[in-house]
Amino acid sequence: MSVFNSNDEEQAINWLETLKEKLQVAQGKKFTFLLVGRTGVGKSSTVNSLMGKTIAVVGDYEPCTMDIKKYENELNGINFTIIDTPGLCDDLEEVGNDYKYLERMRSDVSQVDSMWFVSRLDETRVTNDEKRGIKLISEAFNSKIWEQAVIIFTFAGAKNASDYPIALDKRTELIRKEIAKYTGIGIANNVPSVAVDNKNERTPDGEKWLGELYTQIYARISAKGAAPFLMATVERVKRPEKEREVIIEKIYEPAPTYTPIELNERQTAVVTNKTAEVLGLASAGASVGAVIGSLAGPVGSAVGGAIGAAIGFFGGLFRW
Ligand SMILES: Nc1nc2c(ncn2[C@@H]2O[C@H](COP(=O)(O)OP(=O)(O)OP(=O)(O)O)[C@@H](O)[C@H]2O)c(=O)[nH]1
Ligand SMILES: [Mg+2]
Repeated sequence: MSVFNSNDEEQAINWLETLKEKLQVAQGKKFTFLLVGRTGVGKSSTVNSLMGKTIAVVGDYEPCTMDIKKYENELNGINFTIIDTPGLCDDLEEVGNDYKYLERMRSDVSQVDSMWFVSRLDETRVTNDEKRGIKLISEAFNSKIWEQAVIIFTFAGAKNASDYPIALDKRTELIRKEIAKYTGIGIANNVPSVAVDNKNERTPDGEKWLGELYTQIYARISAKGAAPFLMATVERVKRPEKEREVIIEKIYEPAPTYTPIELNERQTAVVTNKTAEVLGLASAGASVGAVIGSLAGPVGSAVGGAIGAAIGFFGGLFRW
């Protein structure tokens, strides 16, 4: 460690100490996902893919009434809640209960950090039930909830490589148009979309989709939910190979049963900027940044747990 200028080293240690304190505060917080979409579109499967394990989102309910289901979960010491909305986007016999549903939604759901509007990519239009779901969500909450939203298209593998980009654009446009009825086009056109296939590692364009799903969700998650979400998942996140430092690789090599979340350069930049923003981290100059980069691994491993992993990951981004 003596190879560094001692003043740089002191600043780096302070920076990492601040990061640790902010993460400790965030560890006591939780985050909430709200799932919206028709029965069988792959909501539960997508949660499992993102979180890397089977998460409680499967109930024995019959989708014959509109309901709100809350599932409490824990990952890496972080508590989080998945709120499922069975029936909300389904064409049910028994309609007309929208008012009661809205009331329940408003009283039962106090916080949403990330909202997922899930639809199959191989459908061609926005169905009436989806339209109703979009309307009810917009009415139950402030239309600002769409600022935390991501449109997730599942079953991407059902499209062939040439139809895929057109389908993705077209379906995104149609859903945004529907959202815009309640939010105006400003908010609606900013809702990102991402295509996934829970039975395939890659989308038809040949890209691995998990890193993009992670990045979009993280980019949109509320400021309050971001750090807990990062800590719950960071052990699976991998930056581009050539940037990784040997020391971090050794300490944080995830267990082989994990599906890694591989980020490319652009996705890494999005994750870095969002983290700096939500944690209010000051940017460090190049020489201090270099020390942060090399100390993050050892400091993170000394701290251990979800906080240590987040320090190792995030501190390790400062290497230039
Ligand atoms: N090929 C393919 N199958 C999928 C995909 N996502 C989910 N499935 C399958 O579709 C079925 C329904 O998936 P779920 O994840 O249970 O869907 P859901 O939206 O949670 O359904 P409900 O909770 O019943 O409303 C399961 O058999 C999944 O294995 C996908 O992206 N591609
Ligand atoms: Mg489900």
